[in-house]
Amino acid sequence: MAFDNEVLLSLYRTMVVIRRCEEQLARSYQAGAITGACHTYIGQEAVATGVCAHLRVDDAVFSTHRGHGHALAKGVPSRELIAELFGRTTGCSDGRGGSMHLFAPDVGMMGTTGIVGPNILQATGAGYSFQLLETDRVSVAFFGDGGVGNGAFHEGLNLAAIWQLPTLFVCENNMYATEVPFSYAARNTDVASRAAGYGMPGIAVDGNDVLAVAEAAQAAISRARAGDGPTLIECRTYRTRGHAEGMQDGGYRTEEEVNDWKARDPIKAFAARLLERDAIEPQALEQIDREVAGQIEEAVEFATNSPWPDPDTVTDHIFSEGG
Ligand SMILES: Cc1ncc(C[n+]2csc(CCOP(=O)(O)OP(=O)(O)O)c2C)c(N)n1
Ligand SMILES: [Mg+2]
Repeated sequence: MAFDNEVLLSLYRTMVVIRRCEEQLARSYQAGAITGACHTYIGQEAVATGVCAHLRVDDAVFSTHRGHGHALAKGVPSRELIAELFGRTTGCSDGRGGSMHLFAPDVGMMGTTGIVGPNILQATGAGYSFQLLETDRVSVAFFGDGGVGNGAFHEGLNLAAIWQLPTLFVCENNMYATEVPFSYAARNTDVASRAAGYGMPGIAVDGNDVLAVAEAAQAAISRARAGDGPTLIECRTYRTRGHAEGMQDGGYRTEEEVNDWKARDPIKAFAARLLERDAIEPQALEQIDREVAGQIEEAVEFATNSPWPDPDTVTDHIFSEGG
């Protein structure tokens, strides 16, 4: 597939924004600036980046507990993500949600969630509403290998298939659900093959290859917009940090395995491919690296200097105040 240089550099930038943001959030967590949960997306950046590259602002993304990358790739500014995890009023959920309640409907980010599975159904429901409204909007559910064994997977995919809903089911198979290997949780670990059971196309791609993800997503999104129904995309990838910040990361996977996957870093691999193209100079990537570093530094300063919610407003948005 031919992506022009501008698109290629924007894919690179998005992945770098996610990586630097996550590294910063990990440091901020260790420094005590984040009190809620924080599951980083380090190692999986190519998935959110490749899928969201083809989405419009009015398309809807439903994400998971590991959702910072999805939020950033869908258009939530890094300063609003960081401020949210810092619990400040300038966060995308006014500082009331934290990492697992990131909402920004204005850019189609319809939420991260701490409950594994139901976002598959929410995306299916959004697909149904887009179909009823006769729009060409699409919905996307991102979920992990852990979501595949949840009943919502079966219900969502079945409904989307019989009604030919404009929905993408994007499984980020990083081989573990917390500390449980997918090979223990499923006899058939080939997630893409399950699509056949629902009568929809299923494709497995290297989830560390942003172009492979982007290509699969582009085809699936075009099909969905044209009214030709849903697609299951399995992105095979790996998280190179622990399940969540503050958790130890040993005993269930080997250091060797982690190092093997670190060597397949999606950002370094993409940078190497870009530099093979004559038209892209190392300076172009260095400039993006510098700009993103500055952006993240500014975002932390913005979050740190932002106000906390007023304690008197603690019950706002919880109880209906309607008559
Ligand atoms: C319904 C439900 N069951 C269990 C949990 C506890 N839990 C939180 S994250 C997680 C693992 C999820 O693994 P996966 O879906 O593969 O995503 P990953 O963490 O690998 O990105 C589990 C079991 C939960 N949050 N919700
Ligand atoms: Mg997983």
